[in-house]
Amino acid sequence: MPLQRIGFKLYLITDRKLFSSTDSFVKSVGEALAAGVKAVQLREKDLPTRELLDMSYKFRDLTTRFDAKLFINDRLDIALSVCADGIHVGRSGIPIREIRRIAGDRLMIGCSTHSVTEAIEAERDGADFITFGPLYPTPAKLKFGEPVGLDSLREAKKEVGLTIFGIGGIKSENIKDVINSGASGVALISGILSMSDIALAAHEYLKKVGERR
Ligand code: TZP
Repeated sequence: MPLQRIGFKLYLITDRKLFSSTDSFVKSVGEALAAGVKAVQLREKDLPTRELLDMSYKFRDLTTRFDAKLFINDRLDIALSVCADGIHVGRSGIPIREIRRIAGDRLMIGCSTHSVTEAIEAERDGADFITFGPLYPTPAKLKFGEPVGLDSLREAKKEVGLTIFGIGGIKSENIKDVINSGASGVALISGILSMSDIALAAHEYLKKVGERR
């Protein structure tokens, strides 16, 4: 799916643990959306199903209000229940072909990849776009593995035609390098959600990726 159809270059991923309460979490993501962020992935892997469903409905309302896309991490049942725009899966989650069989074109499918081989597999399986990384050390770096670096991003770009979002340790200072190495956009958590002024951070990133002037 070409970038024009994907429709965003900045992909905000959530981590509610950066916030002291659900209210401040939802409010902060709302600030990023108000600043112009057009895609959010709700990635709260450890929430029990019912809580995740409730939160997903909240995020569906919020993203609809700001005309932004909502992606649900890993959970096809929840993505379908809340009429999300898409689902984001890892290579060890529900297979992309299964998602396509069940959801048809109702959901866009994003896939996390950490190597050129995984990027090729994701394309072969029918993902609409991939995140590729971690490109740089991230605050929770062990959780996401060793940084794979820009050389491997360049290699992935040569091998796949899919839209690639660079991920992992994305800061406004390194966005240019990431884009110049073949990414069409960036995906990030802390670069926006850890900042004291979320709207300001979101504006800066949107400008850097060329989604806003
Ligand atoms: N996948 C690879 S790195 C990463 C994920 C979900 C975390 C990105 O977080 P940050 O704070 O933008 O480095």
